[in-house]
Amino acid sequence: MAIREILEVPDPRLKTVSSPVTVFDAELKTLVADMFETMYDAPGIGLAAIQVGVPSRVLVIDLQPDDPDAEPEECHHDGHKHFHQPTIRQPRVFVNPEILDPADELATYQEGCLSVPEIYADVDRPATCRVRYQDLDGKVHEEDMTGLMATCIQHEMDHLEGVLFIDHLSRLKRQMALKKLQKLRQAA
Ligand code: GNR
Ligand code: NI
Repeated sequence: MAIREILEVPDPRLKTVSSPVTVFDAELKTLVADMFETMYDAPGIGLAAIQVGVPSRVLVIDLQPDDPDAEPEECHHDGHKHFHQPTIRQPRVFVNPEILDPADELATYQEGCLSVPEIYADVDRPATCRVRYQDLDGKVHEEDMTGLMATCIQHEMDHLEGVLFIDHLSRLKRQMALKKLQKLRQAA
């Protein structure tokens, strides 16, 4: 397993339309394992393969990486002692996902994106949807999504079409967000 580099705007690869997965092999399983490691390290609640430079229709999501009530656990690395919250992981993998019957009703969440770091903005999306997807063995599933899961999977599916959450903002708000990111980078 390995942490992979996350592409950031304005990397043109983020605009790629990703291709369907046709082979469910060990390489796909390695990609997914690396995507989880990269997402948990970031940390984020979702990641699309294109964000690590792989133009395949693969998403990982875990809405619950941390249990805030759990006792901290001691661990050692880099020659130092660290305390970490134990994690209750709910890793989900979606291969070749499709959105079915999105609700007319919209929900607004303040979204962020690992490819647009430190920028947050409200985005309206269908409040619920059904998703058809394949698992790592190619088996087809369907599932109804609500709440943050519905929002997150639509955010991730946008990445498969080369779309970022800032593309849902007005041109003025998008330009303000990108300027703010430039400024943050200059300060760093
Ligand atoms: O970590 C993330 N948080 C988030 C918050 C609200 C709506 C969507 C997301 S996804 C994001 C990680 C990411 O960039 N996935 O593509
Ligand atoms: Ni994102």
